Amino acid sequence: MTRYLITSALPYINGIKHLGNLGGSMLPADVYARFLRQKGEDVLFICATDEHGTPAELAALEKNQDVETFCTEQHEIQKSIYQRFHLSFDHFGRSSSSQNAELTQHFCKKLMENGFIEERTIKQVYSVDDGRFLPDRYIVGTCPHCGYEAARGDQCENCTRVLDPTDLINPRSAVSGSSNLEIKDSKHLFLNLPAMESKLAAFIDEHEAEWPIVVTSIARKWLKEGLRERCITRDLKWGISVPKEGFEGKVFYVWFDAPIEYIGATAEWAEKDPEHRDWKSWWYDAKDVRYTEFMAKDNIPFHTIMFPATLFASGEPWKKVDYIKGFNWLTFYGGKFSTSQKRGIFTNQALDEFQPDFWRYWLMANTPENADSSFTFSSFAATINKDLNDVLGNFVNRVLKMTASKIGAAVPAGGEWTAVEKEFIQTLQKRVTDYTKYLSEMEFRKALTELRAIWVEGNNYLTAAAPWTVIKEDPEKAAMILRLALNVIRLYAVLSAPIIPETAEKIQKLLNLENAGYAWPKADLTEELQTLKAGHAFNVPEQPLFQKITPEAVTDLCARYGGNPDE
Ligand code: B3M
Ligand code: ZN
Repeated sequence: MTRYLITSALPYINGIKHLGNLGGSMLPADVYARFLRQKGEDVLFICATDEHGTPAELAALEKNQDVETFCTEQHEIQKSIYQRFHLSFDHFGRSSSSQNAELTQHFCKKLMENGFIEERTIKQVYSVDDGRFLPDRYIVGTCPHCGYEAARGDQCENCTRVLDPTDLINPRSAVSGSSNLEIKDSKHLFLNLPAMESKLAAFIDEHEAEWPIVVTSIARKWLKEGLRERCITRDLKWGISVPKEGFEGKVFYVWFDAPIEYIGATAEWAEKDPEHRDWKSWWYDAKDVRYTEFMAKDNIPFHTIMFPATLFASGEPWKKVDYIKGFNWLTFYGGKFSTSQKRGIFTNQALDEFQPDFWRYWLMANTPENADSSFTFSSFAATINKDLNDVLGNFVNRVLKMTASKIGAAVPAGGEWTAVEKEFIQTLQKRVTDYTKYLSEMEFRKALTELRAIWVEGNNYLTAAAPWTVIKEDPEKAAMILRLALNVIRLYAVLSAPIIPETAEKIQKLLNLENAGYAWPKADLTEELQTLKAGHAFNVPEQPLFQKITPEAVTDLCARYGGNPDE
């Protein structure tokens, strides 16, 4: 039996994430994990906050907090937001954990032993007034090419030229603005990526046919440009200390320890429950594990090159990724989500506006799988009103209310299925087979199109079978139609559960099935659609399953979050 290991890229700790971060890794990973669990698979779904690096230090500074307190607080804030979105992590860890420190140091030692680490002295900018070394991007000055006055030491945002901090005219610290800067020598460790080039190329070759193009094309581009030695240490206080003499006061580069936290978080998971004692079996010599990673495209180089390089260079049988599901960008009205410019909607704000399933549904239906996709409030409202209200919600409300008012609040007996019912079930069966296939392949857009079509089939059947008319002449037949429709509602709860779990639960409660679970339907739906037997009581919904989003609400949302109601 295959076991499924799933990780989502680790959200960075410096602040609450926007919808794009949710939709481009954590949410699709959750949908996949939920689907596999419903199929009865053994799944481990891991995520964590990525807590090291300069941006975390600076965000803490801005809040007048020490960085540890800041990270602890921000971790809890992010964690509770993801819980409210029903992200079903088996563990949501922290890259600042002792487990990650131990593993990161272990990898470094192995890499040194195996000759993949080189020590070099480099020139670093030290800010006397800040009392710290400054990473390139925290040195600002005038661009020598275009004269832009706020160019960063790594790149000019205005003319996009790549820069060196020493190129800048009037360089100063982005932290304090001080121009009292010194260039100092500093010793660092470099990972010898060129030495692993052929191994990494073979690794990409092996997966070329299977992985999404956005993933392999980015990996190929890196390989083609030629790999360079990568500095894996930094002159910072906050981070994992480097286990080597002469490196006191230095820490690992955040991108070195962040992917290792996938393993670290699994070790943390083991601490929660003695039953997880065998956590390492998921990662070490794990031949029965299929490992899938979810991430947005900017993270791909680190997961196709850097992290595999670390694992290969250790010489130990650590699990390498089997499948990478990479995503393009979700934009906000075609542009970037931006905290500073107050453009876009953040995960906490999203939850304050609407129930999580509205967001989950829209994000999965419009996932930037093969190209970027753009969020607009009008598109959001249209999708929610049409698919969730008019199609799914309408079917559930209509069937429950009609049955209750015409027959009573229990599944009626009624006669045998006719050719019409058999044909409807055939159609559903074909669509459910496709839906299942798309979810297995993580083809989310296709999966959502299919799920919507499955809901539409229910409405079409009901309209054609017209139990409200039939009941006048043939109450037996009307009862049979409604019995089937009630079973279809149950099927919808199961099929929808990976995408809109809160709604699935509401439906199951209406059907008095709250502890029935969501076992994935078998290929033959005949039995599945006879689960609810005559006499099984249900509850009449007090209010519709969903509420529509009005045009006035769209205008109001646009005013508050930025956006154009006409787009
Ligand atoms: N934290 C993503 C980012 O901040 C980064 C992912 C790490 S995955 C190991 O852009
Ligand atoms: Zn410039």
